[in-house]
Amino acid sequence: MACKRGALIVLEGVDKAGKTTQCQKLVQALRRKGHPAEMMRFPDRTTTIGKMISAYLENQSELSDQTVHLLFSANRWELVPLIKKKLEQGTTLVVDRYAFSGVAFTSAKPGFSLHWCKQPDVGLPKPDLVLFLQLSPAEAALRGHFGMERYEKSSFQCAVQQQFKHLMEDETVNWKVIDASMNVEDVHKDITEHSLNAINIAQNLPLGELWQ
Ligand code: Z5A
Repeated sequence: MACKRGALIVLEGVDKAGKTTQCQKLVQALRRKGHPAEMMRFPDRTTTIGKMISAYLENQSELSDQTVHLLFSANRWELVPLIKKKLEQGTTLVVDRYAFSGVAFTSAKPGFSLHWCKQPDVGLPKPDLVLFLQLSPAEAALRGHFGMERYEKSSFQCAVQQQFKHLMEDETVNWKVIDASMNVEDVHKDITEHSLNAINIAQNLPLGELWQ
């Protein structure tokens, strides 16, 4: 008997919303409940493309906005064969940022439309669930100072938040907004509930293609 496929679950949100914390907790909780699960993150800084992105984010290199946008997308495409293989094997993937971050961050820069920014990611494996961790810039600031990376400035993060709002108007994507201002355990409970539901539904459906 063919095994049921795993679900593709993405966590998105602005800086310090708690994405990494929640991805790790979700993977552990799913495994405890008997669901094979693994975490992935974008950018994946371990690949050759990921290293170029990392140098750019750390202000160690300069790239045009168009170039870095395409590199972020290429970094996802290079992992598509692995993503598909894991899902087919029945492993649920919990992904820390995906194409939505790609579009929100570039389209927050002057002169970039949502439409242009989406094109390189059209056709990527479509997430079964996108959890958007909602946190205001003021609440994020209470979680500590921004780091030294290129996009870690509150005015830019506000512009990014605005672009995420536009992306969430797209009803072809299964968005769930999570109140990320709650304590870690309450956020986790909410996320786990939505994820278990998505795993149940996804196992009987073919994997979709994003923005097709
Ligand atoms: N980027 C892009 O431009 N294009 C793309 O296509 C992609 C990304 C994929 C690097 O991302 C940058 O790349 C990012 C977007 C851009 N730039 N920015 N900004 P990254 O993934 O390497 O790093 P990050 O996403 O910036 O991490 P983060 O946002 O700073 O953190 P987080 O994962 O959302 O949060 P966290 O690490 O889990 O928690 C942050 C702190 O808050 C930590 O001290 C926790 O203990 C605390 N925390 C977490 N949850 C809570 C709750 N519930 N209450 C209180 N405190 C909490």
